[in-house]
Amino acid sequence: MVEDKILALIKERGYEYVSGEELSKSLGISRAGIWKHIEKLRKDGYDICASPHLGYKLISSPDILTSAEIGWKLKTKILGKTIYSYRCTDSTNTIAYQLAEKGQKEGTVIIAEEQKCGRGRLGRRWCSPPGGIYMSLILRPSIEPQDAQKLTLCAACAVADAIRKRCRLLAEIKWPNDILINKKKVCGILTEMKAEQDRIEFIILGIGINVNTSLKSLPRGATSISAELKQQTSKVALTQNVLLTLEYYYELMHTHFDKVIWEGRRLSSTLGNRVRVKTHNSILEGLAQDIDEHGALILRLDNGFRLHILTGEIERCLF
Ligand code: BT5
Repeated sequence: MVEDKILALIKERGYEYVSGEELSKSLGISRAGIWKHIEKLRKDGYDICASPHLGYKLISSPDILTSAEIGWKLKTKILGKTIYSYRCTDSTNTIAYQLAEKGQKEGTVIIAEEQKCGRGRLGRRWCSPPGGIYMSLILRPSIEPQDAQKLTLCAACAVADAIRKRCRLLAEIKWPNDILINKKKVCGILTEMKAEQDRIEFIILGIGINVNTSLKSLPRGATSISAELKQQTSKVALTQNVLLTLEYYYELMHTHFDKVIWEGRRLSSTLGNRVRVKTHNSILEGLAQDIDEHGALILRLDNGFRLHILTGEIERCLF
């Protein structure tokens, strides 16, 4: 897009002006054309100073989840090298799945400011009002289908880590796919997969984070980063941070998954507690003891048996 190219050129220059003539020559469009695109950028929230003699200078950028903003100085190698961004869409996971089926490459990010039909697990709804980050990644990991749960752990570690470092809030992983702050849900992760018997074709990793989201528009038991911090936080910077941290865990998953497990233990609010786990066909109670080499929860029952549970709903027992 021409606007993205203009932005790249004026961002590159920092606090100096770029002349209209230079922009016009670099992009092969008239100076009047450049002006029209600058006006469009201003409407999108960019504060651009225009001087008849000096040209254009960027004063500030809006906190919008566009490819130009997220991609600017993003230091990842694979994740987010291609970004599809939407103001509002049905579900980023649905778009990602369709693109992956058409062969879209690994690391592609689909991101939205708002979703109309955000999805949770088992057909549940993910409430996606403005203020949050709703993104899905296309991944093609070289792991067995039964190890897909490893990806959920990587994503959970990445989000919890990024929130801790960027926002200085004690984010914790509630196994398998929730991130909590002060026991309230701030993020949910949805991992969907297309696989043959022994080979994963792709995994769609969907991440929803309540960032500058008003509590009024969220369900009970949810929180947002701004509600906890009592101030707004940059969605663009947090997205970049999550992508960079996720890439770190994703690479680690292929070579040293034991290290991801260590991080999972460190960031967990589940392990060491007595829990009730609802799986698709039973409800079990016991001690959440550890995470195994597939990313499954090890539950120690009262009779001493250890069960390895790949996915389920956790509830903490108070006695
Ligand atoms: C999840 O499901 O937590 C996975 C959520 C994944 C959302 C992302 S956003 C980007 C991508 N595109 C999508 O369409 N989805 C993914 P689950 O564990 O089933 O939890 C769902 C439950 O969380 C709901 O039944 C509510 O109780 C609660 N919930 C819904 N919206 C919430 C929100 N915004 N914040 C906190 N809790 C919420």
